[in-house]
Parts: sequence; C-alpha cells; structure tokens
Amino acid sequence: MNQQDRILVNYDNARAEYAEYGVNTDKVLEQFDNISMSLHCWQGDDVTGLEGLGDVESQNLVTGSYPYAAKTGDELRSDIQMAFSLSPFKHKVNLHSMYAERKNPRNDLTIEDFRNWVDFAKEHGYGLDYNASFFTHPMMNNGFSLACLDKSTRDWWIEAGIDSREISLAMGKELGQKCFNNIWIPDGLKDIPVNRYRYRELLIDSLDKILGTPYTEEEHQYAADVLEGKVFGIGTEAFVVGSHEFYLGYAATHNCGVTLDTGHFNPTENIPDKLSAYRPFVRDLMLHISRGLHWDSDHVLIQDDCLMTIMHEMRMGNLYGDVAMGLDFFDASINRVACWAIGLRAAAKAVLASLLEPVNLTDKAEVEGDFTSRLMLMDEAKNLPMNAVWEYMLMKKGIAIGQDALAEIKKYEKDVMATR
Ligand code: RNT
Ligand code: ZN
Repeated sequence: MNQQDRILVNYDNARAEYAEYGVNTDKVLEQFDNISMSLHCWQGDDVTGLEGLGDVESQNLVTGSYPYAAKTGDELRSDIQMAFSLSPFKHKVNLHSMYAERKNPRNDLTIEDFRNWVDFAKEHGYGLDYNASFFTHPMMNNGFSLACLDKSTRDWWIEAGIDSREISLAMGKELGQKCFNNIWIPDGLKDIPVNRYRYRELLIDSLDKILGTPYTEEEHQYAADVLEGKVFGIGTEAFVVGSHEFYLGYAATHNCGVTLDTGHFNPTENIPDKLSAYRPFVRDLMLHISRGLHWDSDHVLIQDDCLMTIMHEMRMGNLYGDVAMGLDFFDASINRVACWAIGLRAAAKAVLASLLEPVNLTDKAEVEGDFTSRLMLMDEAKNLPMNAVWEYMLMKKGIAIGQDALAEIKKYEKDVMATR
C-alpha cells in the first residue's frame, strides 16, 4: 500500500473510532485551523541578534556547537520558512529588538528598523510578536536593566521599553493582527540580597514609566503588553526582581498582562494549572512554551505531559484565540531548523490531541460525580488513533509526514545551511 492510501484508510478507521466516543474528527480539523502559534526567531541564531555587538556577556545561556547558525536576517528568514514548511502552524514570528537590521541603538528604534521583517510577514500573511531585548548588550549593568540601582542605566532601558510599545502597536496595525509586546528582564542576584524592596520599587517605577498609559481598547486590538517572570536564572539563583508574583500583582493592578514561560518555574510546579488561576485577573496572557529540565533551561519542545496538559487546559478554558501561544527554546547542539520543526510539530500535535479528547464524556462524568468513569475514560482516550488524524491533516496540507520531514531537513542542511 502506498503512503497516501495507508493514510486514507487509517483516517477512515480513526474517524469511526473517535465517533464511538462522540468526537467528530472532521470538525476537529476545522477547529484546528483557527488556532495560532508564534515562532520565536531566536532559536535560529542562538539568541545572538543582528546588531553585530561583538563579544558581550549573554544573559541567555545557549549550549552546543552545531554548525550553520543563521548570521543574517535573510538566512534567519530562510530557515524560518523551512521550519514553517514542515508545520501546520505558520502564523506568527516572535521578534526581539536585537533582530533590528539597521544600526540604530536599542533605545532608539522604530518599526522601520524591522522593515525586512514586516515585509516578510506581509508577504506570507504572518503576524509578528515583539520583545525589547533587555540583555546581551553593553548597557546591561552587572546583569541589571530596568531594576538597576544606577539611574542612567534604568533610564536608557526605559527608553527601549517605551519604543517597544510603539513598535508593537505599529506592527500590529500594519499586519492587522495583535502584536504581543513581551517584557522579560534578567535582573537579579547570584547571592542573597539585603534589601529586596529597593530593587522591586525601582522595577515598579520603570514599568510605570513604560506602561503608564495602557493601550486603549482601540489600540488593544493590535497590541498587548505582557510581563514575563521567572523563579531564578543562571547567575540569579538567589533573587530575581521580576518574579511571577511580582508581575501578576503588577499586571492585575495596571491593566496589562503576563507571560507564563513553562521553563521558568520550579520543576515540581504544575504550570497547566496556572492558566485558570491567572486568566480571570489579567488583561492578557501569553504562553512561552518551552521544556524545562531541572532548572532554568530551554529544551526543544516535545510532547511531554506538561505540553499535552497545557493544551487540555487551553481547550477547557476556551482559551484558544484568547491566550497567545508562542514557542521559546534554544538548542545549539542539533540542527536549529529541526529544533523549530520538532517544537512546532509537537505543539500542533498537542493542540490536535486536546481537540480530539472526548471531554463530552469525561466532563459529564465529572459533573455527575462519577470519578470512576472520568479516570477510566481519560486514560483510554490516550490511545485513540491521533496519529491517523495528524497524518491525514499533514497530507491534506502538503506537509511532509514522519521520516520524510527529517529527510527534508537533512536536504536543506546540505543544500543551504552547509554553504554558509
Ligand atoms: C528568558 C526568557 C525570554 C527569552 C527570550 C530570548 O529566560 O524565557 O523569553 O527566552 O526573550
Ligand atoms: Zn520566555
């Protein structure tokens, strides 16, 4: 049997099997097409950026020495296109200010510094998300930016933050899609602070200066501000100024939003559980979907329990289309286009799995207090033939299936990446 016939036969059987659980796979495939995912550009060059700053200390530790990292905007965009060609998710690209392609300083940028990116997005119908890069720059002061004790350092980064909101709004308007402006700062201490209050007061003051005027309802169609906390980072083990509680409190009282990065919590914390806890209280919520291992780490996304459960929670809370989803990981030890493709495909499969879940049955059991049925059905459903639906979807979209996708990456590596 050829591959196409096999996929069609499998899909027919899968449709029947899911129907026994009350799930309509054809409808699920339609729902899937309305769900959007943002791809982080920074996997392609190990969070280096295009500014040519030379050897500055990095606040995002990337390990590995796989060759062929993208060095120019064109190479990065070409690699992104390659990754998108292997994925049903190709909606948005997430940028950092370090990916500006003109030589203006980071505290004096406009949308024109990202013209190539905006044109690229327009040409392919993508949206953009944005971040000011508060790291890997000579103006970082012992790892501090917006919470630095030194006023001139803070002021410089406040300017970068103010510009980032204008850029995000301009991008959102030009592309007709909401642009999420994410703020993550590494500011923190390796060892125990005496006065935590001082740093947090300074960060509140800096955020007030950047976010003082929340987006109007009209502007909010095109832009949203989100604050990304962290439990600790490499070199900031004792204290991170922008912790989760700090940002949740700030966002809830200042009409802005929060980003939950799945790699930024204590390893035993249940991150999927946080969606329903955060969503009622903040204007916007964004996910940076990563894979944490033990401590601060940004491993390539795969279908682990955390990812699958996040998408379950997204579905149950009706959060698709409401909570922004973006990927965030960086691995320099394997092919970087493969990193993106693996992560995009894993995220897409997790979304598909969430839509295929027979929650009509499990949720009914929960409401009726029949927890026996709930548990049994939840576990039985894990082995329904999701892959048959997945392959059918890829085939219809003309996207490489299984090992064929790997072959395409290898070919791209040989024909394009290796010539750099
Ligand atoms: C770092 C944060 C942040 C970065 C990017 C580069 O710990 O996760 O989102 O990954 O901004
Ligand atoms: Zn992140």
